[in-house]
Amino acid sequence: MASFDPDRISLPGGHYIHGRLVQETGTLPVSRPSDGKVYAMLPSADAGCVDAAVDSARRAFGGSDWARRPPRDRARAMRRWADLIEADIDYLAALESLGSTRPIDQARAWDVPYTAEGIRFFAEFADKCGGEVAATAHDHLGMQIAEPLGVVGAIAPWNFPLSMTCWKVAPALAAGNTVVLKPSEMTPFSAVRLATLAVEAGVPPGVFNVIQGSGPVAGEALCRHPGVAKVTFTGSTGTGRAVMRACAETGPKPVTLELGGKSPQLVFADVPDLDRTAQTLAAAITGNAGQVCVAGSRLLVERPLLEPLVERLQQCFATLEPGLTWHAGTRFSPLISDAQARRVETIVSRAREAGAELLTGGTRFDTESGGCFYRPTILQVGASDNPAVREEIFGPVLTIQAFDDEEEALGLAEHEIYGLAAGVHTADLGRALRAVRRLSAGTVWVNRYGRSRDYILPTGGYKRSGIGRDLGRAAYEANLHHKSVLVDLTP
Ligand code: TXE
Repeated sequence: MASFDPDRISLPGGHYIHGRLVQETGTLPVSRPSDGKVYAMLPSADAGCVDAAVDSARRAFGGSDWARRPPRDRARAMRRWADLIEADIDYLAALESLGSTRPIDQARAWDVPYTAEGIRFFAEFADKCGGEVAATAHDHLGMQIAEPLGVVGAIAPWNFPLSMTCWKVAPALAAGNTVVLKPSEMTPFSAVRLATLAVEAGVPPGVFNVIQGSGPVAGEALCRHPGVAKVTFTGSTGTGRAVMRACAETGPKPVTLELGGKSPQLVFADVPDLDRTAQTLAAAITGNAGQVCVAGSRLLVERPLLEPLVERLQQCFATLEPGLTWHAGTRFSPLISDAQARRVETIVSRAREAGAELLTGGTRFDTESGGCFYRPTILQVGASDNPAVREEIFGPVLTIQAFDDEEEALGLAEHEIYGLAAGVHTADLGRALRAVRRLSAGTVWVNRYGRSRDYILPTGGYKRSGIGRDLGRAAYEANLHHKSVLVDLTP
């Protein structure tokens, strides 16, 4: 399927609890970012609904065989689930791109297959990480047995609804936990479809539940629920703080937090192919219209490259035209909402008042569609305390600062608040590895930028960009606790 008609997609509305869709009258309007049209009214889970979902997950944890079945059987159900997701690509990709910022081509080429394969990746851990035997005295046997935590509360953002659901839910389920997920109220539907397919694949009802609603009501109630053993969250640093507070006050219970970023890209004058580097840098800030936690939003350039690089970036940006997410061929995404567009505009205008020079962009595209499309923008900035350098913008806005040597570049790269990712572009291996050592970032990409399908590499933040890791073995192990056992073997 290529383009599709957004008015003809049926919505799996409501919550999904214990293997059943729960339809309720909706009060939260849900809009399509491409044209701003309200296309659904979403129910908002109150305390009773959150109770019902957590109770379903608790019953499934204790009463179904999910946590106790042979781990290869758990993995097999997850692999079947991944197969069903791939077979459902027409519907799932349309559902994803209808209400989010993900163009249909990208939803088909990336989000859906990435989600299915991510589920398979985590399923493979199920029978491989059971604990370990400890080095105790010879007349004793010591073990650490890995056990699931119970009910995991998961809260996902709107920028990549399917993949973020996968990051949160797949490791929790593979480890034998059950889950209550709250997707973003702005992109609520594809997660419900995923949960429905899980049950079709043989995952017992109640193992994966979805509740809908606003963050401060439904999300907060989920974090505070005494039946929730752990919370995993992706979103803004401010909301991450609220999640942690709620978990501390009602637990404490463990949290995994993947939060904001302001990731630097260091470009040295020895890069062998400036055209290619420029394309990488442009994609790193315009992909999903910059609404990516690891967006490469701070460009640090060795001074002789400043002009030629800006020129090439402008050429790349000029090829991007706004498009409806349901049209095949759309490459440039809308911003998620008018509120997000106003946030971008406000930071850009404060940045200019503080001395940033606008080199390109700086306004919305003039479109008929009713969606909010912001032009790819470059701000040349002198001082690092400029708002566009300090604050996460979450739009296609790149700041650019020139440096004269490696030491200055590394100094500029250091951010007061964030440390999610960084990029280094150079032909000098020694310099690249020196930078890798010095950069405060959970991920460093060298001579490339952005995610691959290497699920084995964990992702997460230094500083206030987060606590714990998604992806990799680390994400799986964060869904287990270990019981120490010591057996006296003396006759
Ligand atoms: O995020 P929130 P918003 C950043 C980005 C963006 C800004 C605001 O800078 O401009 O955050 O976006 C739920 N208790 N990122 O307001 O609030 C909420 O319902 C529990 C970075 O959308 O962090 C949603 O499901 N949950 C980011 C989720 O938290 C609460 C991705 C994320 O919402 C809650 C998205 C509460 N009190 C935005 N309040 C990334 N790191 O990728 C809200 N939520």
